[in-house]
Amino acid sequence: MTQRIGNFIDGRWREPRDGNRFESLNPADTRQTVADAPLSERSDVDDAVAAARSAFPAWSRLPAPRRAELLYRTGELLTRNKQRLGELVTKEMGKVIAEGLGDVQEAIDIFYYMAGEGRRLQGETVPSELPDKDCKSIREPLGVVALVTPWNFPIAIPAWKLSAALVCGNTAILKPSSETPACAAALVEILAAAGFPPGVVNLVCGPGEETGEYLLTHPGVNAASFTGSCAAGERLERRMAELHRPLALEMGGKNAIVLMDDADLELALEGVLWGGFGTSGQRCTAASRVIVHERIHDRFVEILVKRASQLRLGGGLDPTTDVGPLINEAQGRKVLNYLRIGQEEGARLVTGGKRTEEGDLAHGFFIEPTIFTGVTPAMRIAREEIFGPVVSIIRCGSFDEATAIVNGVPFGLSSALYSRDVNTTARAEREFATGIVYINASTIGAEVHLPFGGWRHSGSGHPEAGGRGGAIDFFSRMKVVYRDFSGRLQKAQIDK
Ligand code: UN1
Repeated sequence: MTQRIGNFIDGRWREPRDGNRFESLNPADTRQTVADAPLSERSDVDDAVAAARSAFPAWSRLPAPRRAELLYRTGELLTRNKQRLGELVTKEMGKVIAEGLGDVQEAIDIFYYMAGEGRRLQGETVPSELPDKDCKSIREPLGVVALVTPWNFPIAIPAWKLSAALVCGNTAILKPSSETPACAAALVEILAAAGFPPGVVNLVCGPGEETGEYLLTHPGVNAASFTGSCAAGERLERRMAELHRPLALEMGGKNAIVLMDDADLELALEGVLWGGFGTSGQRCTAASRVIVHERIHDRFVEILVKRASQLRLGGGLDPTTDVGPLINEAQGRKVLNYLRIGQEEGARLVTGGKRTEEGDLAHGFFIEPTIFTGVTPAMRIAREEIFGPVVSIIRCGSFDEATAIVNGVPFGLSSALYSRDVNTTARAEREFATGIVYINASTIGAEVHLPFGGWRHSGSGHPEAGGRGGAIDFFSRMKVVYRDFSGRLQKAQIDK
């Protein structure tokens, strides 16, 4: 049954002023409409910004541990609703149910974790160089923050951003991907039930290029956080620089797994299957390049191809499904285009390589888990983000060569090394130039209490999640207070 959702502005569910709506579909079966959502106009965004502005003074002055209690309550309500929300993620986004539940678990984890941050939010107290004077730094919120989120983690990523923004004392407006408005509405419904005051959390739905950009660049917004495509992210970077507005960006990846000749091949095999084909390759952290030492190359390709060709495509609610659909036709076509490009560039397609339209699968965009061998680092399929179930195998002769390939792309989100040699693992840790490095584990599966962020073109250097050093640093700003109780003019740097 189609769920009719509204915008959430100033504590109330509202129809868009112009009455326009759009639908989100079940990617596994596009005959099914999941939600009917508001196509917001500028005036709806204006209303949300006004609500967030008027809620800000009281919310930002509420002691952080009190704000944190509402985050904790959100964690509890998410836990209670985990199954229902996980199924909604699978229905609206397509990932298999175990991952749909994982998406919700990530939101639970971050709300509990950020609730703890409410009792930290540390600054520093340090001695002054002058007598009878003290100095401290304190964290203050930025104001109204605009959060624009993607469809691939439709509960977890909004939760990363909202939890950190709210505990720091900001008020927020969430604009979710138009592929997944029902997931965002379900999360906001839980925040409302947890007791966040009206205007503290707002939701506006609508297309990214209109509603999203209008919101992010709105004069009433103080900071922006965006996760999505590189093209949109880079355009925003320029706009935000003109507006002098803080922007946290998470964009693409071209993550690599390196297998040295002393790797545990069975372990690496599981890691490559999980990183390459989990979420149908639609994670920023997906393992789309596998760099294999020449001594184990043929043996590894053989076992990998065998297992990849056995993966079952299907709807995500079916517990026997390994790989779900692509989010929509446009993404599916983009992936198919890369499959053509890879072959034209001279890579060898060893398994998969086409869309499946057997039986019920004809109503979604399902692409077979695909592996290319004979890929060279210069090929487009080895450099550009595909965001589908496609793995490119690149042969290497040494650790140094592998490292150069890992680091030789514009992206720098995640990387992984499989080796049993402690020295090699230490070198990977130091030399892989990515925001996240995994040793003997796949490129996916970041935990919420550590910063999540890409280097170079993968991000803006303001990581998501984590506490200090992570999202707390972006969603708060430092104020330094010097208090002089000497009763006389004291001059720093001059009086000795
Ligand atoms: C993303 O792909 O955008 O580490 C986020 C992971 C997840 C988050 C991925 N915890 O793969």
